Amino acid sequence: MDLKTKLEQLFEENHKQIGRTGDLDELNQIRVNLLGKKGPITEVLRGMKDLSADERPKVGAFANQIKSDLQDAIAARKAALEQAVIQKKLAQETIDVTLPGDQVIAGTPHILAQIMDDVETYFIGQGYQVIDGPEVEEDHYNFEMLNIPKDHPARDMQDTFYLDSQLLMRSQTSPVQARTMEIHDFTQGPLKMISPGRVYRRDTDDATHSHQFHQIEGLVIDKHITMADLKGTLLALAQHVFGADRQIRLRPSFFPFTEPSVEVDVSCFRCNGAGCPICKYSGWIEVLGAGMVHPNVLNAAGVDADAYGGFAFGLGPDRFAMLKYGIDDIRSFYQGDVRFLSQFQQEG
Ligand code: 2U9
Repeated sequence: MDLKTKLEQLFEENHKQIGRTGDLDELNQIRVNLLGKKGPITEVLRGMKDLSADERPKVGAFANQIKSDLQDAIAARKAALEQAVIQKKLAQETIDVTLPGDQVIAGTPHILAQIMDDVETYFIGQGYQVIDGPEVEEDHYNFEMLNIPKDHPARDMQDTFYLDSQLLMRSQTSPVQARTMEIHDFTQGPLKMISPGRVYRRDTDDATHSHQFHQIEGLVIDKHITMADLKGTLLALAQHVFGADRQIRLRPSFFPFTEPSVEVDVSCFRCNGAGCPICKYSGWIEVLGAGMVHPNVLNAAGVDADAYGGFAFGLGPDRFAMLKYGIDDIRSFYQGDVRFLSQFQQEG
């Protein structure tokens, strides 16, 4: 077979094979075998030395043309295969923008956190400081400084979680006020503070009792503070929390740390005083305890009770939430049941 025919045959066979291959690796292998130093084209070119001087340039030109055509065919096939790979990948990664999106389930602060945030923000607006304190507290700050004598029932092992003879889980947030009064510099101005937080009592949990719950207590100490200041403060708070039409009434009570002490009722936010099951047909709902700070408490904190006086109050966010939303079991706040908690989506 002459060289030209051989070249034509080479072209035919390989051109077909290049067109048939669907794999880039295989195509590369064809290229190496065909055009490499030990490949058939090189072998043909080597055989040209036996040709006549007349034929050699013609066959040489033909061989180069065949080689170039095969190279072009390989390059074209390579581009087509690469394009196919890209197309396949694009098809796999196609995003159907008409599909419905995944539902985003937005959380919401715990209902107690919402109530506490609201009361805190309200008092910050009235110029109060919000002060935190330890939940593991000394007997001295939890009881002694608050005029709660050694024989008071609250100090009974039955009522308070003692950790040792001096340390306990605070049963109220008042020790935060006691600590703050001790360090406050009254020559620089009055003390106006609230102390929100968790408190602990040795109660058996039931629908209306929890061994841990929350309090927000307030304290204002200055010269010339009167019970009228207390009453105005509590009326404004009650109207902020329970509605602008609310009224309050004070009833005499007793707390060791205040004298006089009062219990505070708010006019019923459901029936506006007419009588309904919420207010047990009395028109009033008890929401707070308060009073004028006892001189013994001022003196214990090193504040001159002859020159300074003040008022204090305490409220239970758990009770506020139960009243506001008609919740009848305090344990609901602490069980972490999302079906219960998700009902209280934060407004705004
Ligand atoms: C200092 C002086 C006085 C805080 C007060 C109350 C009245 C009160 C209860 C309401 C419901 C607690 O959440 S509750 O269980 N609190 O009735 N608390 S006066 O008086 C203080 C506190 C600190 C130094």
